[in-house]
Amino acid sequence: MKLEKLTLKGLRARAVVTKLNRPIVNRLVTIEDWPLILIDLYTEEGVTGHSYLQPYAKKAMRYLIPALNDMADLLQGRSIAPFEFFDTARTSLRYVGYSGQSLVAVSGLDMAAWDALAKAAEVPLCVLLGGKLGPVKGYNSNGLWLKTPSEVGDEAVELVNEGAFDALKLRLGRKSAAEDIDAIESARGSVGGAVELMIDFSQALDMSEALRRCHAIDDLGLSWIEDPINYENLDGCAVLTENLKTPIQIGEHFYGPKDLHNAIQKRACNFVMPDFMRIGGVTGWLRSSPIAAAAGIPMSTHLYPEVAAHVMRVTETAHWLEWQDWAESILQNPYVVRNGYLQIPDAPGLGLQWNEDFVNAHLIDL
Ligand code: SMN
Ligand code: MG
Repeated sequence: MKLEKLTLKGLRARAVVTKLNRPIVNRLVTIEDWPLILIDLYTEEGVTGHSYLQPYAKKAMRYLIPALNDMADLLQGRSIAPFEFFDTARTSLRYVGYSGQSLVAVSGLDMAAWDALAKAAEVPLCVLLGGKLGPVKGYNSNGLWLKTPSEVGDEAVELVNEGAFDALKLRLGRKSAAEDIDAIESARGSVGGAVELMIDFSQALDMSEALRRCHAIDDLGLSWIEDPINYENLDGCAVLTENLKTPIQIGEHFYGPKDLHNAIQKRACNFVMPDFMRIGGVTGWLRSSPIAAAAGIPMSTHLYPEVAAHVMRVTETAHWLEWQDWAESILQNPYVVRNGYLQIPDAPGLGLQWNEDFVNAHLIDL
């Protein structure tokens, strides 16, 4: 099929809420119900692009779905060209604001547009992007929320066994640093020294606490310390980056490539890990990864493992893919993990197919 003949016909966005197998419990939030927006991007030629968004808060779906529909109305009848769609959709919301929920909606549209284009080309997305099919190294981020140290030890073994992973992420931010250190030692004791441990404070700390707590864990052989403080405090992140031996990881709240550029300019981190719904989907990633590469910064992914796997195949400083199964229930063929590597299916586009029985049983009215 000729790609330039692919024409946008319309969009359907459905709201679903699922239960997380292991609820998210950090110092800032507890999330048991996981909202998902399923996006179908229809073309005149019969190819349908699929993507999903995970907006954390159920109520966010009430403004994201109308925004997605508005963007589809705006672009209806145009050839599917993700970079052009991205700029047009984003510009249409300039006076609403480029960041925040505007960019989340643009990201959802963008991922579906790339899927449609790769499907029309009859190749996996990573191949359309100029890469090759292959496995992608991931760490298991499914759990290890703020539980007791002995629960953390047991769960760490379960998580390694979910895909023969050799890296896990633990969440910290308990009442005392001693309790956090007990949790790290419990995980280390149960999975051994060969498994890498990343930790995530989920922005729980103020600057004085962050300085104390990060120094207290600086000699524990951790692979990175993620989001110790509020994501907006890049100056504070720069102080921590300067003063700690363990790499500082930030980025799940970068809204677009300029945020990533700004953080790198400010030396606010050693590593970056954009989230696909905030960085701007595949287009936002493709515009961000050369910036990270030029600065020599390793780049990891946040959520959306299926999209992440494809772009990591063409990312110069590809580091770790964050793996979760949080959206698996809506998929007919979830990606498989083998020996800690996510396997990209040899299927057109992202290879996503909805599990319609599950989806229909979990649709909600907004
Ligand atoms: C996280 C992800 C999704 C919701 C809450 C917290 C966490 C991570 O920061 O990096 O996995
Ligand atoms: Mg995080």
